[in-house]
Amino acid sequence: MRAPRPFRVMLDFDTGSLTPYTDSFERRLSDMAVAYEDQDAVAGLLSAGQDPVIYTGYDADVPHAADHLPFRTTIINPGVIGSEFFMTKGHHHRRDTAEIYVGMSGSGLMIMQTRDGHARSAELVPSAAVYVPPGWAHRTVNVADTPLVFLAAYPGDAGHDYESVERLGFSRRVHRRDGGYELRPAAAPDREFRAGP
Ligand code: S6P
Ligand code: ZN
Repeated sequence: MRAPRPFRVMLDFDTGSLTPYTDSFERRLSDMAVAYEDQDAVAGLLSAGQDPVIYTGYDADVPHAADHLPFRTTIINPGVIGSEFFMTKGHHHRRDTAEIYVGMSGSGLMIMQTRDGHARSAELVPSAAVYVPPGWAHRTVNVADTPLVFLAAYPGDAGHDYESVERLGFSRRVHRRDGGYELRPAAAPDREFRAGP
């Protein structure tokens, strides 16, 4: 591996672009269909050939290795599936490591929970910094009708565990309600909505 040198990137707080970036990512509804509560709405959209981009992001050129601090922007588009707002898949870090989020534009909500059932939420707005302690799974939800843009930085050896979140779900869901949002207890773990036995 080349010896890392100090560098800087430029952030566009409105669009979330990070220049220069090394990798980018895109998640469509079909990449995370099981995450949404209203599986009839998911099936209706996908069978009609609609597969909206839920979120995108850009990675700075930082090694995913111990002692480093990778950082990336995420842009969650506005929208709902049924009445549930567009959101990230969410994950645990494989190694229980902390993370810091900084709101850049738009308005969102972070849903966080531990493996033993504690849950918290925090509003993510421009200039807010949200600390995710070790051991807390985290999902970010766009609760406005404009893109939600934020920066996140995490230890390079954190690793990402999406499977346990996909299997067990989050205990809180965020739905559109009266021009705002409502935080509801999840009806059942996401796995109940999977097709098949
Ligand atoms: C990484 C950090 C974020 C998310 C990004 C997309 O540890 O939590 O940068 O990767 O917001 O969410 P997800 O759940 O698809 O990784
Ligand atoms: Zn994370």
